[in-house]
Amino acid sequence: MKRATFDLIGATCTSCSIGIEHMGRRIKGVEDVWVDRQESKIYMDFDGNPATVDKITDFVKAIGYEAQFVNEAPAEQ
Ligand SMILES: [Cu+2]
Repeated sequence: MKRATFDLIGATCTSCSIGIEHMGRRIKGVEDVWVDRQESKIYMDFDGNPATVDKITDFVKAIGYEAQFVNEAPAEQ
């Protein structure tokens, strides 16, 4: 499993964050996704498939925000 980090642009309130977390977890290949509002980051544990990264960025765009991929690394177990 890998952990990806994204810069989150445009979503600053709690309901945005909850929406991203709740809906993001339903995307195939996503193990977990959570938002750090202080740092404006999205963290995602996923299957390591680049298509899953695209799915999250597309999903965030579809609900009106922007997620810019920063990096990915092996997820801590
Ligand atoms: Cu909001």
